[in-house]
Amino acid sequence: MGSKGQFRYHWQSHNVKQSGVDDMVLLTKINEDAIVENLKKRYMDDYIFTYIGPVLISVNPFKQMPYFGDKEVELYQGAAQYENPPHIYALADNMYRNMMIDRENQCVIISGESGAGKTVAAKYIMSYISRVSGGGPRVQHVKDIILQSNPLLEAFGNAKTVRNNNSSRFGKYFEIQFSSGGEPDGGKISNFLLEKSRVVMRNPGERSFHIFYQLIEGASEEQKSSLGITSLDYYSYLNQSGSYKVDDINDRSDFHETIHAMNVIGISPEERTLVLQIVAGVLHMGNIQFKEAGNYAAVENEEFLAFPSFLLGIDQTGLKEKLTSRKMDSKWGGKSESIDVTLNVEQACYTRDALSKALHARVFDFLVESINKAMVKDHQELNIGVLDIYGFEIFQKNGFEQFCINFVNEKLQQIFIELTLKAEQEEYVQEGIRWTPIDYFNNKIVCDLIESKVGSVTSYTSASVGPPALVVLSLSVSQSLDSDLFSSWGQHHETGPQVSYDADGFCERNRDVLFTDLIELMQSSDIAFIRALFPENLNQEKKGRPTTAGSKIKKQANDLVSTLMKCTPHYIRCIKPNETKRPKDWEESRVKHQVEYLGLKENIRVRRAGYAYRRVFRKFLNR
Ligand code: AOV
Ligand code: MG
Repeated sequence: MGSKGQFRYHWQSHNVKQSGVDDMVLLTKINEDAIVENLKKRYMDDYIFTYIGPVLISVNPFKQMPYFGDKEVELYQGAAQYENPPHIYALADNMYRNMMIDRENQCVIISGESGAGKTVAAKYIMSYISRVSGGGPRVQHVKDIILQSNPLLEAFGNAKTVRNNNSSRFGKYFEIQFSSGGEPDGGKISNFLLEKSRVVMRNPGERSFHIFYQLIEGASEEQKSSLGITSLDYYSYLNQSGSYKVDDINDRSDFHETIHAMNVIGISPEERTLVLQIVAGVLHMGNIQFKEAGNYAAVENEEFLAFPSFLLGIDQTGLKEKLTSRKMDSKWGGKSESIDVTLNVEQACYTRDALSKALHARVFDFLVESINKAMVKDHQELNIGVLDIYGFEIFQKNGFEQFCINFVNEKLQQIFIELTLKAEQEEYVQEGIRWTPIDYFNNKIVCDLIESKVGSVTSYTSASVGPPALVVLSLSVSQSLDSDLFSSWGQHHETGPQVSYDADGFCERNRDVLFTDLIELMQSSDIAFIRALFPENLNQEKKGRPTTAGSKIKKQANDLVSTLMKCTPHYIRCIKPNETKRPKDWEESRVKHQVEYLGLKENIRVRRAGYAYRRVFRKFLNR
């Protein structure tokens, strides 16, 4: 259909021999080794894409491939899937055409572990759609915003981790909205739980969010003097993890890109200055240190209070007081009154860090909101959603953040299983077609377990070793956990990694409340922009228990699932071939492991046993 033969360009023609099979449904033997072998053959011949039916497998090449130019955009536009070598453009094109023809919303779920190439894939999809869809100046403006939102949110929400130099530390669902004629004329981003603890601490060798380094490297002399910017190692929040520079990142030029992106999105020069002022304010905040004075904390060097209070527009004495004491409600003789209690050094540091984290997270939310405002559209027609979340990760030390990140990944794996393995098989049975059931591991049990627990993490006291990662199942359990729930896990064999979570700080981070004192302090700022970041109404009687970070992510994950379930889903499964981040480096066991837990073998089996093409009668008839 719609083939444009005259534009055909064979980028594979330099290579006469076939590099494995394009679609692994065609493999002669279906086992993990054969899958790995096929992917390897193709990878070594520079083919990073392979299909399993409609599912796209993408192996991170760690180098720029030559087949993402205008020629390929032409080539894949309107072409049928098997006319050309597998490509992400084919998937993007298919989504776009499906949306137009079936008048149905589409979504693409991009999964894979940290550093596997999800964010890069998401950007290819967005740029392909922007290139093939038409539109006048207003549409062009929306396209610019869509594309510029990436560098902006990456500046404030991505960071170098051990796994990935540009690791997304937030999840995002980007809905590109279209007119009925197929022009992208609006959009909406939903973001998930930013790993804000990174502002104040992180693993050795990792960095905080890019923006902090960008500002220091890229600020003009004038900005430097007004913001008190010196060198990277001057800031306690940056010098603690001993990593400042990243090989393939130029913080200075990225800074200018960030500023440009703010312009495109319509953030005013005044607001932009204030955003940077807060970024600098957070850095300075981290330099406030405390000493023991009797049993209490006192600010070690009061000079360090000057910059943060100046940049945030708050009173210096007020800042000092709020960092070293806290208002507590006490009940005395039936009467409730509030008293000031002094904090010890540990509590003072915690309070300072809580304020810094809140400031960064609220600036991030402000940016997301600004982008959304710039793309807002009053009536919904059609849309394509692109889901790019933080990938599954295991570090030496895994905290509450990993717990949440891995939970969201389990949920996505669940969707994949539900829709491609479970529903697919059930349909054959329902339709009375002879079918030999194909066994697979359903991680629903993992999701259920975490969900039953995630809202109430506060009840974990001793170290909880636990919720397994995609398909994982052997674990040791601390007594404080529900042994009934865990006992059923033992029946599963161990096929995936085991993650140990460090319970230290779990409860604090889950509780995630910003003390009233700090909110009051920020509401006293003489900068309206900063006051607006803290809109809480403190006079309102507090009702019920505050929501925890855990229950928030649980709700977000479930809302996401229901959004996705309303769209026609597409899948990209990203694979990370090595830990060295080098091209052509293939670590067999790592790949095999991913092939296993992504369930590719089962995916091929189900696909192969079933019909290659199906369409419901109504759509078939319409077409
Ligand atoms: P991720 O999104 O899956 O990790 P990225 O998309 O950030 O991973 O990819 C990591 C790095 O791998 C990129 O910065 C590129 O250097 C390289 N890379 C990935 N895909 C390609 C490609 N198609 N072509 C060239 N280089 C690529 V995380 O956000 O950490 O879960 O949380
Ligand atoms: Mg990413």
